Amino acid sequence: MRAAETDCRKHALMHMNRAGDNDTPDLDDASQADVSHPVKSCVEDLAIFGGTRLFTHQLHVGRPNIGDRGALLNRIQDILNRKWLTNNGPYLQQFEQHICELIGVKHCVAVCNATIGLEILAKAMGLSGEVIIPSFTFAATAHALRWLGVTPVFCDVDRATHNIDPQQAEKLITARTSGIIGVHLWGRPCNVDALVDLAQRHKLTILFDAAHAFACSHKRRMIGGFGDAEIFSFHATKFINTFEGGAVVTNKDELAAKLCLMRNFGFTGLDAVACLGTNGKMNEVCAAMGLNSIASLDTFIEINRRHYDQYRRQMATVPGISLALYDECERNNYQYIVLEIDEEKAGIGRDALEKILWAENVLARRYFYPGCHRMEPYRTEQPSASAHLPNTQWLIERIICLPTGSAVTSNDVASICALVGFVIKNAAAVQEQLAMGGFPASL
Ligand code: T4K
Repeated sequence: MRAAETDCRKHALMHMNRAGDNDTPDLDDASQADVSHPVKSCVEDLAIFGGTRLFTHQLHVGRPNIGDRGALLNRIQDILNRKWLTNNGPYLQQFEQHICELIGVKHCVAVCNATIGLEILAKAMGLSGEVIIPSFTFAATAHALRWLGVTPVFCDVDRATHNIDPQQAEKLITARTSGIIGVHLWGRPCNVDALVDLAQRHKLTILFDAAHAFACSHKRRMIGGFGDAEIFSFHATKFINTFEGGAVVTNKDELAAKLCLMRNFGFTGLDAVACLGTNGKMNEVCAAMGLNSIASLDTFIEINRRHYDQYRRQMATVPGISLALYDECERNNYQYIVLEIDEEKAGIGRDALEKILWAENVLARRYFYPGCHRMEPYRTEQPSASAHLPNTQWLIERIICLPTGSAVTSNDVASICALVGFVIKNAAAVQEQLAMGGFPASL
């Protein structure tokens, strides 16, 4: 969705000092935001052709946010003193409570990671046969199903929103279909209403993989309360992290009770097991990190937003580049900076640009290349899936994600934008050099 600028946008840039990579980072002074950097004076200066790297250190797409290190260490001391390390400890309960309040949902079942959370959820909902999911997602969405012996049926996405296409999803429903999982890719909500309606009409389970969408809203309601249940990821690379972790959120009492049992081997008492279960528990240190992250949530979002705004401004005039926009009428976490490269207009393709960026220590990512349908075991099991996934195929050749988060400064963003601008401005000469020398084998 290319969201238009609206009056809803209330953006207050905070003027704070810069801090190190490891502690709660403050925001750069706004005046530095669009500093024009002398990046390269000629094509030969590009690191891919032997020039000096633009950055001496590697810039990752999703370097972890740490938050208040002192507060975290105090909590860890507390855990050690109490000698209660896992199994529904006090920090876990606080963390779950905080999420329920933030999201406005009845139940939160925190788990050791979102993938296991998806597996437990799929099992608890009794998913079987086939489940429709987008192919344009992280492998975990498909793997969690296939791990349980359920076949993921890959659906195409909308080119503008990057999210699952409900019309095609309906065409993929068969007698074996038991559910649909929508993914809120990049934190931008998928077409929730159409998917819920579709699921209701066909009596299917409807779940949402909200791994990217913590603290985001849809139609002014927080993501987490839609469908039968939704799942968040708190992996280290997510803007709110618990080192590793995730949570299933739902308004359904019975489902929540089942999920709690299933994440703890099905135990209902010391010697009593009521159902099949696994070990999906989140430990106390992870929960403490989660509480720490949530305490800095506004700061982290502000940093992401500030980078997003800067990328948007500075990339606006670069031909062939479009930034995936967030709907300013909603709450967003702005944790992904997603560019679409139009090779014809940019004069250079996404893959060549990626290699040029990596040579400069900008570790841009081709999320979610090559699409789940082209990964094993699906490539072998469903060899003709590509035929009905034209938009997925189109997007996976064009998308690249750029560094953001608290480990990146506005000067870094300015340099990355200037670098991309330089490469595209000199695309013909860059292509010529590439054709002469090819890429160094190390890249
Ligand atoms: N559904 C969706 C739609 C998802 O995107 C994901 C996960 C899931 C489900 C499953 O959630 P979890 O089971 O993971 O909770 C990352 C994450 O590993 C993965 O969680 C995430 N999606 C995906 C979008 O991104 P990669 O391929 O980027 O690689 P990774 O994790 O090695 O790290 C990315 C960069 O961050 C690295 O280049 C280095 C840096 N890094 C990483 C770690 C772990 C650090 O600086 N520090 C760190 O501790 O997968």
